[in-house]
Amino acid sequence: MKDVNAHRKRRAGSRARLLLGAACTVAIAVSSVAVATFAHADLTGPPGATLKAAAERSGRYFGAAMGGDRLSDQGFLTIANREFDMMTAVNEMKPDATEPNQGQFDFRAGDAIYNWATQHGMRVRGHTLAWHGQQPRFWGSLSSSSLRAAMIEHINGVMTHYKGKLAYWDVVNEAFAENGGRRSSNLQSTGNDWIEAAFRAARAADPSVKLCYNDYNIENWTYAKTQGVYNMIRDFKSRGVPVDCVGLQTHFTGGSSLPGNFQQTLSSFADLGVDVALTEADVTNASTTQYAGLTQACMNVPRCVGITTWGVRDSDSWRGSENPLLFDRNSNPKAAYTSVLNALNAASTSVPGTSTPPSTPPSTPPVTGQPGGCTATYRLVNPWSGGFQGEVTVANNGSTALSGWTVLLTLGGGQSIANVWNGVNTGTSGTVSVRNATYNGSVGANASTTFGFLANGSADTAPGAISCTSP
Ligand code: 9MR
Repeated sequence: MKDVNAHRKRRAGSRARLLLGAACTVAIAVSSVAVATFAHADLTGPPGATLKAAAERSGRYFGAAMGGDRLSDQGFLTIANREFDMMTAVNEMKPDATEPNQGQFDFRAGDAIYNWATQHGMRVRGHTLAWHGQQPRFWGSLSSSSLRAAMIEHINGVMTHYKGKLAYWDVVNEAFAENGGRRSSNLQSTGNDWIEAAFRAARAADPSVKLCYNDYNIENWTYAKTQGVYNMIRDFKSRGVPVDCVGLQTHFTGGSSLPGNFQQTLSSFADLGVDVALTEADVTNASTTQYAGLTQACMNVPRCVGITTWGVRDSDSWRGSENPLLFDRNSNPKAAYTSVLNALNAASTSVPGTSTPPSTPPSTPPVTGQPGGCTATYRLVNPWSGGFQGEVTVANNGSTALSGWTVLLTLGGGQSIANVWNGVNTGTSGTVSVRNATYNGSVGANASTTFGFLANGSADTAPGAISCTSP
C-alpha cells in the first residue's frame, strides 16, 4: 500500500503540473512505426537466447509493463530493449491519464512510452479504456446516461489518437466480481450492456487493433469468475459483438497460485474463437515451478499469443516485497528467468498463421461495383494460412447523404465469414449481404465509411460480384 500511495501522490503532482499548460488536447508526435503483425515462427530453429527470441520461435511475443519514470532508468531500458518485444504502459494510457478533464485529452505520457517502445522494435498493448479504477475525476459526477456517453467519447478520443498503431487494446478491465456476476461500479450502473457498447465503439474507432477483455482471478477454470467471463465471451461471439482476445492477468499470489487446470482455461477461451494472452504475470517469490507452468500452459495453446510480466525487475513491481519478477534488483536474471526461457524454447505449438510466411496477395485490381447511389470496394488487409481479414469501403459519390447501405459480395469456394464489424451480415458464405450498423448508415456526400471482416479460407481469391445499394 505504501508504494501505491506514494505513486498516486507523484501522479497527482505531475497531473497538476500538466493541467497548468493544458487547455485542449495535448500530444507529442507519435512516431510512425508500422504495427508489425507477423512474427515468423520456426519451431525447428535454434533456441532463443532472450525471452523475445525464444517467444518468437513460436510466433509469440514476450512483453513487460513500464511506467513513464522508467524512461530515464538506464538499467531498466537495457534489459527491456534486450529481452522484450511488447510493451504495456503501467498507468499512462488509463482513463485518468489520457482524459483528465472532459474532452481534454493528454497523450504526452502515453506517447513517450509508445515512442520509446516502437523505436526499439516493440509492439504496444494499450491498457485500458474502461475500468472501475483510475477514472477521470469528472466521471464521478456524471449521471448514468452522461457517463455512458463519456465512456464512448473517451474510447473514441483515445483510440483515434492511437489508430493503427497498437497491437491490442484492453478495452474493458476487471468488470467481473468474484462470484461470477458483474462487479458493481458506476459503469455497470449505466446498464448491463456497457461492456458490449464499449467493444462496439472500440471496433468502430480502430478496426485494426485487437480488442481484449482483461481480468484477474480468471485463471482457474472451475472458479465462478472464470465462468462468468467465459459466458460473456461466448455470448459476445454468438451475437457478433466484436471481441478478439481475453487477457488473463496471471497475478499469482500465496492465496491464488498456478492452478492445475490453467491450460484448460486458456484452451476453453481460445475455442470460442478469441486469442488469449497472459497480460500482467507476476508470481510470489518468482516460483520457478509456477513460472515454468504458466509458460508451458501458454505454449501448449496455439491461440495463446504471448506473455507479459508486470514490470521487469523486482524493484519495478507493485508487489515489490514479494520479489515476483524475472530480474532481481541488480538487473540479474533469476532462476525463474531460466525456467521461462526454457519453456518458451520448448514450445511445440505455434500461433496460427505465423508458421509460414503469408501468401503474397494476388495482384488483381480491387473489385468495385456501382449500382444505386454508393460504391463498394474490397481490400485485402491481412492474409494468413487458412484465413484473412478484409475491408470494404462504402463510398457515396453523389451529392446527397446516404441514409443506409447494403453491400452484396460473393465469397469463393471454401471461404466463409467468421466475424463482421461496422456492419451486420446476413449469410456467411456464397453471396453474403452486409448492411450498415446502427451508427454508420449515414454517409455524407463525397464521404465514405468502411466495414471489416474476418474470413476462413484462402485469401487468394478476392470476393467478387461486389455491389452497393442505398435506399
Ligand atoms: O501497477 C499499477 C500501479 O502502479 C497502480 O497504482 C495501480 C492502480 O490501480 O494499478 C496497477 O496496475 C494494475 C493494472 O492496471 C490492472 N491490474 C492490476 C494491476 C496491479 O494493481
